[in-house]
Amino acid sequence: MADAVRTTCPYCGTGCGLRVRPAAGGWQVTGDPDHPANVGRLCSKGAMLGETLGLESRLLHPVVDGKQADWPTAIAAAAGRIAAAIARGGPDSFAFYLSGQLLTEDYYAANKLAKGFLGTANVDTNSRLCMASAVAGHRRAFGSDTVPGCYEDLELADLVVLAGSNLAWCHPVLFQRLRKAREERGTRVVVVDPRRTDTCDIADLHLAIRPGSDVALLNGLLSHCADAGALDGEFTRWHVTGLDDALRAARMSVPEAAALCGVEEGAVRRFYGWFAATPRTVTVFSQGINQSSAGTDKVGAILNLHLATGRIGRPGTGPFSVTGQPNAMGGREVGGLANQLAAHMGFDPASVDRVRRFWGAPAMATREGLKAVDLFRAVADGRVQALWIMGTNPAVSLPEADLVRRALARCPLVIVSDCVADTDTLRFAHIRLPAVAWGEKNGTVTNSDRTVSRQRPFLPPPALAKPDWWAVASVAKALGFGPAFAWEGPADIFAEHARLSAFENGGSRDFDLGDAAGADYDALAPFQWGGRRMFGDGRFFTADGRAHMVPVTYRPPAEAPGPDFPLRLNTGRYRDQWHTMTRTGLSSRLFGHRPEPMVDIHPEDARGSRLADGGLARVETRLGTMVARVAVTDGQRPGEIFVPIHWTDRFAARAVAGRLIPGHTDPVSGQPESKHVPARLAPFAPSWFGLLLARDFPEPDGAEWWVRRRAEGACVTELAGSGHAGRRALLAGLEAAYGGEPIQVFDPGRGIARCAWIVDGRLAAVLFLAPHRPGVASQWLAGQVGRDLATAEDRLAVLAGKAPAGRGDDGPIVCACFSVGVARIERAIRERALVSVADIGGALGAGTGCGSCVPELRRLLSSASEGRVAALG
Ligand SMILES: Nc1nc2c(c(=O)[nH]1)N[C@H]1C(S)=C(S)[C@@H](COP(=O)(O)OP(=O)(O)OC[C@H]3O[C@@H](n4cnc5c(=O)[nH]c(N)nc54)[C@H](O)[C@@H]3O)O[C@H]1N2
Ligand SMILES: Nc1nc2c(c(=O)[nH]1)N[C@H]1C(S)=C(S)[C@@H](COP(=O)(O)OP(=O)(O)OC[C@H]3O[C@@H](n4cnc5c(=O)[nH]c(N)nc54)[C@H](O)[C@@H]3O)O[C@H]1N2
Ligand code: SF4
Ligand SMILES: [Mo]
Repeated sequence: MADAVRTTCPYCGTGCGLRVRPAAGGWQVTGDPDHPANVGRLCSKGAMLGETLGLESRLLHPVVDGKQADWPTAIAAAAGRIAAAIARGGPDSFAFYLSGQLLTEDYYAANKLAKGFLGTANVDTNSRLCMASAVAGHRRAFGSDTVPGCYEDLELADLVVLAGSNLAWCHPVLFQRLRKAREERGTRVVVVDPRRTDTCDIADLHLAIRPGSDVALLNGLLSHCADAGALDGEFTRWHVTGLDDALRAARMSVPEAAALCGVEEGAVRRFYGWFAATPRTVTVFSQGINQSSAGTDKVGAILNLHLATGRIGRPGTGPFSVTGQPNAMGGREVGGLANQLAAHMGFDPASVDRVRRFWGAPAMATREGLKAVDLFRAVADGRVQALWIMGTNPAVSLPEADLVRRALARCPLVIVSDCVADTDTLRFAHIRLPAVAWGEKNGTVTNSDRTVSRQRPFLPPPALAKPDWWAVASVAKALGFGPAFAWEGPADIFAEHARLSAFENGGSRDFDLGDAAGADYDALAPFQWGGRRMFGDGRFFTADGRAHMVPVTYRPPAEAPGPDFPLRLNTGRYRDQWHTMTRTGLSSRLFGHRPEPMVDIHPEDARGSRLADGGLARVETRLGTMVARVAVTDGQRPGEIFVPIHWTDRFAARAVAGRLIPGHTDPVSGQPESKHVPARLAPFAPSWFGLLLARDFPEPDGAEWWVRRRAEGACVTELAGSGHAGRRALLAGLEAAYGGEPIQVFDPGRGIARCAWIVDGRLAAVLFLAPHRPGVASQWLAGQVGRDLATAEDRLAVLAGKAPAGRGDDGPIVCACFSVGVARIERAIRERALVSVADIGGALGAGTGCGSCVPELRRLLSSASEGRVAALG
């Protein structure tokens, strides 16, 4: 067998090591047993990477003003137009908008070009929507953007608090590690999240707090720790300043905290008691903390607790910001944020001068640039005239996404570097640059616990796709900065970055890769900069060497629900989709779990809004509307709803969550408040519904609403609309796409139509129309698309939408690794009397792959046993 290529997963900031080998007709991806992040484990997204390597959706050539071009033409156009914009409006009329999915080397190149050679610090990134509050909190408390601990601390802790983190879905391998540690040593787990997520599967206590109330909960906890004698006086005396002021600001009784958070006093007391009594505590936090107009203070409240109790820098302790993207950390290290310079330096005159000398920079930026939300507002009002977007999809993922789209539409120069050919953002690009994708990319990434790993290529770059650093360096050369961008490959860039981190450092800055500067890049094994744990010696990177506790007080979210918008809209992620679905949207198996956007809603609110489970609803805020399928669940608090962030205009009509979110930001970090928007719900009641299964995704002409997904064997579109004209337009469009009249069955009395297009004997498309959602065996039908329908019987079965006996549908996929659906699991539990996850694994394989579905399997087991108890009673 060929040697495996060792590389790193392109999804979440867990940063799992992978081994990739050629396998029958494709690539086999397995967890790398030698990588410290995952030690061989994988989650469903990592395991399915082999399914996402096709070239069908890729951008393979540069495109300039709508015309395919070669690289010299594209580079000359980009450089010439950037230079013209700067000549007209000065350096700050240019901006980069980058991404935590770029490699460190790509990021370094873009940052150097803008801040050292073009003279602007307008270099911001989607990390502004993601990690900015954690960065600001760390810098305020520690004097540096440092995550002090390592993953092993989750396994060594006796109490793990998961605050605003859905670890089970978003960092599944860390979740697996924590679950195992809990089974082995009884770790206590507390989840702080307004929703009951799958993460609560391992929780001893779930505090379903009112959205945005974290500071109240944590300040109450700090007060309690002070009263209970749980502060570490020795540590704070020598290593911390600001304790008294922070404590004064935090003063809050248990009943006050419980009332502000909207949870039972007893539960709050239990949490406080456990925390005060458990020296080995880790607090993991993520977007429930960061994405808030009080994000930096929420982070501050967490850091205050760990500093006051001395729970930092030692095994099994620490505040732990888990990063979202695979290289969010690398981006921070190179300084890819508008308020940082490079290598964890800021815009103080000494740092500006140091970096100027190191780069030999002719036009050093001397002050901070525009942060993401402000940057796009500056594009909208014409202050920024030339924008280069790389590795991110802001038309979808930024708040006020419609304003972002208007800004892009009026900007004189939009350059977009992406690996795929069509995204909501690319549609606004004057110049499109094809980037190499995972599997072809070559460079380094840094994960949540400061482990630097290599992403190595195992595929050649297709057609004209090139590395992002190469595109930046080529434009820099065309602008006349050749000598400073003369790298031959990513190894040269990494070495330069490592040297800069060590340049005039001498222990004054946390980030120092000096030892790696001369390393063998190709053979570079994963390593943690700063060592396993930082701050163990009580020395911090502030001017006085002490950590700073900052007084923080509770402030509610920027907007409160009122009579017009009585609900609170929360947004976030699904287990098997990644962001705007440009990669995960290629895998049919990853659509199995949640095939379309849903709005999760409490039963009381569903009744109040006249919404039924499985129906469609219109979700409205003062900025915009989306349509989603109603999922009634008591996992939501009454008055609060949740929608996913993944669907774009490419995958659905009216499902872009970003269009609903106002651009309120945290005053320190500039991070937008993406999770707390006043909203209302109304039924969406079209007069007809359709289900279309086809060999591709045709234009859904005539439909008012539609959503697409890939299934095993076919592309599936659900549609809906009102009136005859829409239905006629839909049929006309399909007739044009699939060549003429279908074989069809009409029942005008019941409003039902079924049409199948057979091309060369094979089923090209089949459409079901009805006044309700067509109830047909869609999984089985998907398997019929592309098949030879030789007999009249075959054709009739397809038009009937029914599988032959014994070949029924599995229902929504629970286990993505083995494609096991909910119906099959429920049947097996019932018929074979299965009682444990292990039983299900033995019978069906489900849950024995990556383990991401274990929480759901347990839920199915417990609802089956409730069913049995009810039947007995
Ligand atoms: N499957 C999957 N995994 C991913 C990603 C993905 O797209 N898909 N994206 C990656 C990225 S970039 C990121 S940043 C991470 C994000 O990882 P997470 O932060 O874990 O994910 P989210 O779903 O955004 O939000 C987490 C939780 O915050 C809760 N929350 C909302 N408001 C509050 C509040 O006021 N207080 C508290 N305590 N909680 C609140 C939400 O209910 C939600 O369950 O995931 C990474 N991993
Ligand atoms: N309402 C709401 N909005 C949110 C969030 C939320 O929780 N709620 N979460 C926010 C967070 S935390 C994040 S991180 C963002 C994510 O949002 P985005 O960054 O906009 O989402 P992605 O789909 O990851 O976009 C990445 C794009 O880069 C391309 N790409 C991937 N790799 C490369 C590469 O190496 N080079 C180039 N040139 N292109 C590449 C992909 O094809 C894709 O088009 O969304 C944010 N928006
Ligand atoms: S947990 Fe899953 S998505 Fe995250 S890095 Fe590991 S395999 Fe990739
Ligand atoms: Mo993120």
